[in-house]
Amino acid sequence: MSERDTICALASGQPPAAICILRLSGDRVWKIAGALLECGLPDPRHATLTKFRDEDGNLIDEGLALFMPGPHSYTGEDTLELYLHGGPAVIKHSLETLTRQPGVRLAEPGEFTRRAFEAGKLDLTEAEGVADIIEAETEAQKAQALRQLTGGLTETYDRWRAELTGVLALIEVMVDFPDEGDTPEDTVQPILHKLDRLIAELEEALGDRGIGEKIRDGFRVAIVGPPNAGKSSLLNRIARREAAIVTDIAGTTRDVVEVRLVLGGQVVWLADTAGLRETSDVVEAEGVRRAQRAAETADLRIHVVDGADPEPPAGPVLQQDIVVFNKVDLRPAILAADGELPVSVRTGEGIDTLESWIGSYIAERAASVEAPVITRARHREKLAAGLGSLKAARTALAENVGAELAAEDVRMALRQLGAVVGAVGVEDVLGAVFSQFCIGK
Ligand SMILES: Nc1nc2c(ncn2[C@@H]2O[C@H](COP(=O)(O)OP(=O)(O)O)[C@@H](O)[C@H]2O)c(=O)[nH]1
Ligand SMILES: [Mg+2]
Repeated sequence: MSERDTICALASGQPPAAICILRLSGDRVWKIAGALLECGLPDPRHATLTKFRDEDGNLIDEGLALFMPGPHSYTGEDTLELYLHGGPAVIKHSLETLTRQPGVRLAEPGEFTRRAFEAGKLDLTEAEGVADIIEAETEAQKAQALRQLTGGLTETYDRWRAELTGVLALIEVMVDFPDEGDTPEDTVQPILHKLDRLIAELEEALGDRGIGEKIRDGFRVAIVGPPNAGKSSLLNRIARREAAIVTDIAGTTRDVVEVRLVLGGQVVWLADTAGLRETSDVVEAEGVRRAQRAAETADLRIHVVDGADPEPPAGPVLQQDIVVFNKVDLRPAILAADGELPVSVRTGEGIDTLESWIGSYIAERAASVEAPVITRARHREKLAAGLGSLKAARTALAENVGAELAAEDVRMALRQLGAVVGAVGVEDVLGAVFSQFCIGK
């Protein structure tokens, strides 16, 4: 599979559709256009109505062709887009014809964007933004992806890297010309000052409570409480489907059942959990362990109290964010304690209020960090490593252990920040990032 293959793919969604878009990129685009389009190679950037035929002259379809010569194209290569009727037969005939041409093959997932990255049109965070905007379901995800694909993260990482390069130059001067007149304090202090500022900025970025990742991947809400309180029923009610098994037998739920919803404008994973109680059943005990873990990692916990139980079990206490007093169809809501939201999962009473409480809570959390710099675990990992290296550099300088060591640490930090934007080409990172794309992008 050589880099110089010309690649083609369906860039639009699944057929049938009014129109489909086929995309080609590579050196052979002009040859293919010449051979298969009645108009030949279209004028650059002019939509041209033309007939598209296979190599035997059979008509495939009639549609628009758009030629974007490299380097002024998405991939930086010659690119051709064909707008045809979006039926399965048209698409099949087109792709079979194109891939029969010598040097042409189907694109791999994300390969157009990977070529754009390799041509220097995008850095890695911008490429990730492209993948994210295609997947975006909420307005918040779209806004975050758009900010990223238009260089919102690039700007920050480039600034950090430029400042670090400056710091490195200062340290290297110390290494090359030690003790030339200035006292160590004169030279070291300004460097420490710059390092401290950078360390503070990285710490602030890392202290974002994962909001960028949560906007992208979803916030976690766990329903917890004693057996039979109505947790599974509540999940089903909010999900508007029978996702979890409901019975009047305590200990029915043994695993964490999750449903994906949009609440408060954010993607939310709502998890039903096994009722927390002492049990000798090994499966249920594992369920309880998982329930506890889900509750610990959740952004919000909905604690369900069984309103029908005159003496709700004390049970293991968890941090409770929202407490609902369920089954008010059986018992008067007045019995709910202060701060408990009276609901009846059976009749639906109070459920709208609960949903809006969850929505507001999540919306507020999402808005608590403006423009997060980290939107994926990958960024967090590299940034944390970069911060570690900067701290090591600071210690080496402050304790006068050696400027060479400090310089090496700063170089390490530069590599770690560079990996986020893909400036240091780590092949496995690229493979992992682009394989998550859809084909045709
Ligand atoms: N009357 C009444 N029964 C409910 C209500 N919510 C749940 N139940 C019943 O309580 C029992 C236990 O419900 P389930 O959702 O399995 O509880 P879980 O063990 O907490 O998951 C089932 O028989 C439900 O039908 C409610 O609001 N009112
Ligand atoms: Mg249950």
